Amino acid sequence: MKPPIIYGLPFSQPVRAVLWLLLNKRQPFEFRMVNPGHPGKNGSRHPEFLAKNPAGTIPCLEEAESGFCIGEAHAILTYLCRSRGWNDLYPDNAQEQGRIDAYLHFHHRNIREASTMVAARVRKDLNFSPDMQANSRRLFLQAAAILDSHYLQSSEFLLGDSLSIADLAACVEVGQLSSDYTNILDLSEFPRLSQWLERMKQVAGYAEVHFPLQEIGDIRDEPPSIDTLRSANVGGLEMLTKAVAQFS
Ligand SMILES: N[C@@H](CCC(=O)N[C@@H](CS)C(=O)NCC(=O)O)C(=O)O
Repeated sequence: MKPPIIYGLPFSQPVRAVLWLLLNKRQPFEFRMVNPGHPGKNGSRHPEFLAKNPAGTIPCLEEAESGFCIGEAHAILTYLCRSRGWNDLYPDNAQEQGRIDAYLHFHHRNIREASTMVAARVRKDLNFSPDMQANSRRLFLQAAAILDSHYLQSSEFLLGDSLSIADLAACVEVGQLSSDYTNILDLSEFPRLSQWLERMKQVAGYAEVHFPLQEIGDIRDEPPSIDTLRSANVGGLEMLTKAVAQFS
């Protein structure tokens, strides 16, 4: 079976969740850079890309052999696990899958709001209103409290004592806010969530998918320059290329 093609940008959170799964499984893949929101060639709103993912968003997966394409990070995560038999991260059991799926659906408009807080600093051109930013912060904090007090109440990972794709999806969003990276939010009021973030650092593939954030650094008070963003994505691509070369 030929390696799948992943379209995206290394800095994008949902792209990083998909890349993390592939890296974790040491699955070779081809990565093609796509500029999110752009209508030009290599943009996610170009007709060629829209034919693969009508939503016009990254990530998108294409099976090199059959040409089968899907968008939506969480659909890609579950598809990869089902099609490759990665039952450790997405068990082959209706109830366990149901619990993971429930988190993955909950994630949108909740934990995913972390990215609105980041985008408001990175994409000043998009003019996120103060109301919108305050609403994202409120939704994120509410969801973080749910992870801290329910999901992680008595287990090491979100859905029990073993890692699942829900942890990968959540960590790429929550982790970016911490003082290790953008430093946008103090997460110390969530002790279990903070311990879980530390635990996630041990998961294979963590370093590679967090490289762009490391490059961008603290943006709490100052947005990153265009050059910093570019080098974060270019460096991220180099890191992925090196990692995949070791798998083949
Ligand atoms: N629900 C989608 C969201 C993906 C998404 O928002 N991707 C952003 C980049 S992080 C994007 O492609 N934005 C471009 C646009 O909306 O035009 C998923 O989880 O895959």
